[in-house]
Amino acid sequence: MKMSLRWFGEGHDSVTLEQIRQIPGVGGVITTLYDTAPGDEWALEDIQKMKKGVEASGLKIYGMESVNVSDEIKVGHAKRDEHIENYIATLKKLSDEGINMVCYNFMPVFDWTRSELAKVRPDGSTVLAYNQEKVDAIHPQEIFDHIDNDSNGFVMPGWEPERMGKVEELFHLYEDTDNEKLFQNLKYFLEAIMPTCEQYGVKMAIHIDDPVWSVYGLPRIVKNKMDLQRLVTEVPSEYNGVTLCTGSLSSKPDNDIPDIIRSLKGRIHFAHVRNTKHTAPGIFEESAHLSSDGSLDMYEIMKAFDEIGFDGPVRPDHGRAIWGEVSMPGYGLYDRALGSQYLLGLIEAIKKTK
Ligand code: DNO
Repeated sequence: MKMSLRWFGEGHDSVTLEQIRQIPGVGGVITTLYDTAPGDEWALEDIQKMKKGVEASGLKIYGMESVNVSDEIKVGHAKRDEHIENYIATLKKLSDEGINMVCYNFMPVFDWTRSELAKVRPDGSTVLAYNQEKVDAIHPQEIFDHIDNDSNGFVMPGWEPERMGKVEELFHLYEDTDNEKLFQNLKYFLEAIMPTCEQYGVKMAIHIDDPVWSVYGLPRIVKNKMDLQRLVTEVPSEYNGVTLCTGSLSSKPDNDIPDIIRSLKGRIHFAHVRNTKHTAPGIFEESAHLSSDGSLDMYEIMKAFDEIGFDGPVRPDHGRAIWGEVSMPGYGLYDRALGSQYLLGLIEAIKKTK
């Protein structure tokens, strides 16, 4: 496994590449080009500039998170083929620059959803949290406003201001799209890009829905073992793979994460590893990575990754805000650095006790 940290790029992140470089065992970053709209083709010069900056600090780009898929592709709009052509052109350029893993999601309207970005835990740290009752009690537009107000001045991925202005329009766009239609649109997209992925060696890694149930009645198709098996079976190319996000899967405790990992041997191309603490169905908060701080057994999870021979990039996912750090919620340096060391410790112990 290649340990990495997510980095949003110069001007979009409170954490610097120099800081990341000093975390033992972290050899690369997962990044993106923030100023590109889903559906547009990425400019080669921008990719090269990003790559040059990262490599100058002694790190590598292990993958892109995300190359976002447009709503037009997700709903099967008349413009989808044009957007898919642009997506393919972007994949080719990334591969030419040696970037061969792309994370994306197929969630409608919202990317991940949380009701709070700074819930205070008993130790005084703050974390992202979800409470279904709170979400049900507010209009989707208010969630956008909430996230905008509480994000410490950073633009949260998936909650870009240009989307905030058109919540009603976006909901309207998805009116006729149910789970099956969304799945067929995902399949159409994947079948269109797979020949390029195979030719250029680009591994696609779909992110798990977060949380893994329908929010505001919108369709959801990447929620559990059954959905994942259908996805990898119906588009069997090994380049059609998964971002195994333990935190997202854990939003529903009946998702047996080690079992899901084992069932996806060869098809996990990227791992997001974090822990969550459950209080009741539909209510959870993010915790420190350590097993005893949350509800997941991180040892069993890392063991499952090891067993299937997963050797792709892994990143400690969201961290708590600790030690007075002010950053994009979930993406400070301190707790993610702690998380990376804990996960590397588990990996070393698992390998040495085999
Ligand atoms: C949240 C992230 C997601 C993820 C996208 C992938 O922190 O895990 O925003 O990057 O869903 O497209």
